[in-house]
Amino acid sequence: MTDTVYRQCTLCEAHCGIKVEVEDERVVRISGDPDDVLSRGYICPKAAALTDVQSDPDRLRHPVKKVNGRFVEIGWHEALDLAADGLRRVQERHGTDAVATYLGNPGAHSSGLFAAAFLRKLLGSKNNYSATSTDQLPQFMSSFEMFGHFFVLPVPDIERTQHMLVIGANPAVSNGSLMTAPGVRERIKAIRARGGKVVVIDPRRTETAKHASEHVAVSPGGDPYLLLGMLNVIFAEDRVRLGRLAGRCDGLGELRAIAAQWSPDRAAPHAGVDAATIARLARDFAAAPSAVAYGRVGVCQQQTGSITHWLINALNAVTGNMDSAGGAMFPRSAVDVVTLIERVYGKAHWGRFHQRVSGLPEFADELPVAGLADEILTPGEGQVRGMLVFAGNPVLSTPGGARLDAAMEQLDWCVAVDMYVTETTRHADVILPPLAQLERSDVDLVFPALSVRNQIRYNPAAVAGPSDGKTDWEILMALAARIGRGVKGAVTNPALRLLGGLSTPERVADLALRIGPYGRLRSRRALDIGKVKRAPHGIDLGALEPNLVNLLRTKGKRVQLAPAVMLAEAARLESLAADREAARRNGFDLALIGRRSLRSNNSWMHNSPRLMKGADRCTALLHPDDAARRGLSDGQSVRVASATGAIEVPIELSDEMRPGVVSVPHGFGHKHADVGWRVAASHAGASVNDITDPSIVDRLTGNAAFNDVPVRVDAVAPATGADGVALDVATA
Ligand SMILES: Nc1nc2c(c(=O)[nH]1)N[C@H]1C(S)=C(S)[C@@H](COP(=O)(O)OP(=O)(O)OC[C@H]3O[C@@H](n4cnc5c(=O)[nH]c(N)nc54)[C@H](O)[C@@H]3O)O[C@H]1N2
Ligand SMILES: Nc1nc2c(c(=O)[nH]1)N[C@H]1C(S)=C(S)[C@@H](COP(=O)(O)OP(=O)(O)OC[C@H]3O[C@@H](n4cnc5c(=O)[nH]c(N)nc54)[C@H](O)[C@@H]3O)O[C@H]1N2
Ligand code: SF4
Ligand SMILES: [Mo]
Repeated sequence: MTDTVYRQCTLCEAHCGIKVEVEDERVVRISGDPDDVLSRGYICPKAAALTDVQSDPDRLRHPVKKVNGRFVEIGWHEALDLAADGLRRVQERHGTDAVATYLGNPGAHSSGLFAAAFLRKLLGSKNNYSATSTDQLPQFMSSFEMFGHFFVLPVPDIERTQHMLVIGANPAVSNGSLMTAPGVRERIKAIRARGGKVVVIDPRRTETAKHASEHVAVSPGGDPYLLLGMLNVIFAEDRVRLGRLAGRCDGLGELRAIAAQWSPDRAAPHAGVDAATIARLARDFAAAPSAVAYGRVGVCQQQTGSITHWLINALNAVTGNMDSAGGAMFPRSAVDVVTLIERVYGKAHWGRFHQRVSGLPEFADELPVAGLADEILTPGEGQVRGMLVFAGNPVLSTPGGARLDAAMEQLDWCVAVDMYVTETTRHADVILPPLAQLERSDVDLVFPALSVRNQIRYNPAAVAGPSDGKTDWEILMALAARIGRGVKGAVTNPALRLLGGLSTPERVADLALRIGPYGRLRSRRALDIGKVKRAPHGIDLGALEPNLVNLLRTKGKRVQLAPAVMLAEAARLESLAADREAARRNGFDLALIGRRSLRSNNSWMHNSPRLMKGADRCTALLHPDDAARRGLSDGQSVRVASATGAIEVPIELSDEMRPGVVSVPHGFGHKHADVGWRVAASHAGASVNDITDPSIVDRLTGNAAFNDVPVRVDAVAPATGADGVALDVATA
C-alpha cells in the first residue's frame, strides 16, 4: 500500500511543498505538490535526492565515538554522557569561553535551532559561531542600523514588482535566499510577461541573467560605487520620493551629501560599468511604477558587504519602494520572530565585546567565524579547546578552511551533531547523528518571516527512522539537560525557562503561533498548531502588506537612511579601490568569485549519486581571452593561487564571465581518506576556501569576504604543449 505525505523539502530556503509516496517505510517517489500554497508544484532536482539521503549507506544512524582514530558505534546514553562530560570538563579546566559552538546552515531549517540557542545559553561561552558570518551578516547589520533590529529584513515583493534589480544573487539557481520564493525562475519570467523589467548586476552572465531583460557585468566589488552613482543621479535629477516612509526618515541630507561625491563619471571606473549605463539604470529604477533592488551573497561576502546592503536599502527607500507593494516589503509572519528573539536575547546589539585575537565585534552574541582558527591556535586566556559543531562543515565552508582543519586537530574535545563523517566532523570525539529530513515532524517558524507570501505550513514525518533515533532538538536538549544538571534551575531568563520546560518543538510552535499576529488568543479563527497540522498544503495568509511600522525597533520608530557607521565605512571606498589595484600589480591579476549549482547544496548532498551525475562541477570558469593570454585551454588543470594558498582544478572557458574574473564554487575538496562520503570522495574537487583569506572581511561585521579575492591562474606544470592541448595532470 502506498502512503502519501505532504510536507516540504527543507534543503534550502525555498522550502518547496513536496508529495512523498511511501511503501513499506521506503520512499518510492518524491514530486512537487501542486496544491502547496507557496510553491504550487515547483521542485528542483535536489528534492528527489532526499531519497538518496534516506537510503544512503554512508549516513550515520547511530552515535559513534573515536577509538584509536576510528569511529565505533555506541548507544545513545553512553554517547550523550560522554559528549556532555567532555564539554563540561573543558569548561571546568579552561574556563567557560574555552568551548566554541558552530551552527551550520541546515541547523536553521529545523527546530534544532531553538534547542541550539538554549544549549548555547547554558554553555555561556562567548565563542559562538555560525554560517551567518559567512553569509548574511552584512544584511543583518544594515537592518540593525536602519530599522533597529537585525531580523527586520526586507523581502522583494517579486509577485507584484514591475522592476527588479538583482545584485549579486543568482536566484534561478539558489531559489532565493532571504527571499523564500520557490520557483524563482518562473516568477522572474512572470515579471517580464506582465510588462516589467528584470536587470541583473553580476560579473557573470548567470542562469538568472539569461532570463532577465538586461545583464550588467559589474566588476567584482564594484557595486557600492555603482549604487552611489545611481543615488547621485536620483538626487541630482530630483527623483527622490519617500512614499510610505515620508515623515519617518532621518539622514536624507547625509545620504544626499555622500551620493553627491559620486557622480557616475567618478563611480564608473571603480564599478566597471560606464557612466551612461549607471545613469540609465538609476532613471529606469526611479521611473518604474514599482521597483525593488535585491542583493544577496555576491555582495554580502565582500569587504564592502555592509555598506552595499545599506545602499541597496537606501535606493529602495528614496524611490518610494520601501514597505510598498511591488517594492521591498516586510512579511507579517504567523510567528513574530523579532519579538521571540527579543524575549530570549533581549534588545538587539552588536559590539558589546570583541573577538580575542582579531578584535572584531560580536553581533547578536556571535563572533565572526573567519577568526575561529586563530582562537584555537593562539594560546592565552580564553583559548578555544573544545567545540560543539551542529549541522555545519566549517572546514569547507569558512575562509582559510585548511587552517581551521589543522586547528581542529589540536582540540581537546569535539562533539558533532551531524549524520555524516565530514571534513569537519572527522575531528570529533563523538558524533551524534539526528534523524534525517524525511524522518522528522516539524514546523518551520523562521522562513515564513522571509517569504514572498504570508503563509505557514506543517512538516509531518514521511518515514520512520531507526527505532532509537533522535531529532536535532532531542539531541541538543539531552545535552543541555546533562550540561545544565536539571535545566530549569540553571537558567534565569523566563523565556528560556519556558523553552526548557516545553517538551516538544510542537509545543513551542503552538505557543509562538498563539501569541503571534494571527493568534489572537480566544478567537475561534485564531491560528494554533492544530489548524496548521490539519492543512496538508499549508495555510495562505495573503500577499505582503505594508508592515514596517509594526516591526521598527529604532528610537521614535524612524528609519535611519544614513547611519554613522555606514558613512564612516563609505569614506574608505576610494582607498579600497586603490588596494585592489595594488593587488593586481602584485601579480594577483584576476578577481575570484563564487558560484552555486542547482545540483549541489553548499558542502553536502555530494554523496547523492543522482546529483553527482554528469560533468565535473568543481571547475574554474574563465573568459576565453583570459585563458588565451595565459596559454590555457578548456579542461586543462590549473593552479589558482591567492596570497594565502593554492588549489588545482580544471578550467572551463565561457564568455559568460567578465574578463579579469574567475569563478570557483565552494563546498568541494572531499579528499581526506577518513571522510565517510564515498560518492563525494569520487568527485572530490578542491576546496576554494583553502585559498580564501580569513583576514579579508567586511570590516564592520567581520563577515567573510569570499568574493573579489585577488588570485592568479597558471597552468599546472608541465604547461600546455605547443599545440595548445592540455597534458593530463591529476588534480590534487
Ligand atoms: N567560498 C565560499 N564559501 C562559502 C560560501 C560561498 O558562497 N563561497 N557560502 C557560505 C554560505 S552562504 C553558507 S550558508 C555556508 C554553509 O556552511 P555550513 O553550514 O558550515 O556547511 P554546509 O555545507 O551547509 O554543511 C552542512 C552540514 O550539516 C549536515 N546536515 C545536513 N542536514 C542536517 C540536519 O538536519 N541536522 C544536522 N545536525 N546536520 C545536518 C551535513 O551533513 C553537513 O555536514 O557556506 C559558506 N561558505
Ligand atoms: N542549488 C543551490 N541552492 C542554494 C545553495 C546551494 O549551495 N545550491 N545554497 C543556499 C545558501 S546557503 C544561500 S546563502 C543562497 C545564496 O543565494 P544567492 O545569493 O543567490 O547565491 P549565489 O548563487 O552564490 O549568487 C551570488 C551571485 O553573486 C555574483 N557575484 C560575485 N561577486 C559579485 C560582485 O562583486 N558583485 C555582484 N553584483 N555580483 C557578484 C556571483 O557571480 C553569483 O552569481 O543559496 C541557497 N540555495
Ligand atoms: S529549491 Fe530544491 S532544494 Fe530548495 S527547497 Fe525546493 S526542492 Fe528543495
Ligand atoms: Mo547561506
